[in-house]
Amino acid sequence: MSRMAGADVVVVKAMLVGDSNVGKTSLTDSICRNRPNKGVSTTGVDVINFRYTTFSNGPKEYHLYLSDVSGLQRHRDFISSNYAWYNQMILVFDICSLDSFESLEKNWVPDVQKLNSTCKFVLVGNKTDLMRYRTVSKEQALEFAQKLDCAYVEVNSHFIDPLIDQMTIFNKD
Ligand SMILES: Nc1nc2c(ncn2[C@@H]2O[C@H](COP(=O)(O)OP(=O)(O)OP(=O)(O)O)[C@@H](O)[C@H]2O)c(=O)[nH]1
Ligand SMILES: [Mg+2]
Repeated sequence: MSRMAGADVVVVKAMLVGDSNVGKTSLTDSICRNRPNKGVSTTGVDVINFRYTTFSNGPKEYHLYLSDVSGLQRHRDFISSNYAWYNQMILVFDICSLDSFESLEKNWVPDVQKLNSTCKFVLVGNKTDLMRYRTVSKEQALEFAQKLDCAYVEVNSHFIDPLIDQMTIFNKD
C-alpha cells in the first residue's frame, strides 16, 4: 500500500487466541492475505504465526502486527510468555462449539489477564455461515462481552469486516 502524505500512522499489535479449530488461522489469513487457510492446524514451528499488514481508514493508516497462535493446550506456556507485547487480544470461539466459548472464560482470559493487565479484548464468534448448527447464542456472547467490557462481533472466514472495524475503532484515538 502506498503511504498517504501526512497520514497518521497507528500501530496495532493484536493476537488471536482461542481453542484449536475455532478458525484463528483462517481469519488471520483473510485479514492479511484475502484468502482463508486450507485447514491446517497451527503447531510445530508455527505455534505463533506473526503477520504484518496495513490498511487505511479515513486520514489514518493502520500498521497491523497480527499474531495467530496454536489453540492446543501443550503450547500454552510458550504462547503465554508472549502476551505482554500485545495491546489487543482477539478472543475467538466457534458459534457451533459451546466448549470453545466456555474455554475463553475458563482458560484463555484468565491466562491473558495474569500476564497483560492493560490489553483490550474483542470477542469474536466465528463460522456464521454454519448458523444452523449454532450452539452458542448471541445473548450468551453479548453477556460475556459485557463482563469483559468489550465489543462482540460475529464473522466467518469470508466476512471479516466487523472484526477489522473493531481493530480500527479501538485504535482510532
Ligand atoms: N464453515 C466454516 N469453516 C471455517 C471457518 N473458519 C475456519 N473454518 C474451518 O475450521 C477449521 C479450523 O480452522 P483453523 O483456522 O485452522 O483453526 P485454528 O483456530 O487456527 O486452529 P489451531 O491452529 O489448531 O488452533 C478448518 O477446517 C477451517 O477451514 C468459517 O468461518 N466457516
Ligand atoms: Mg491455526
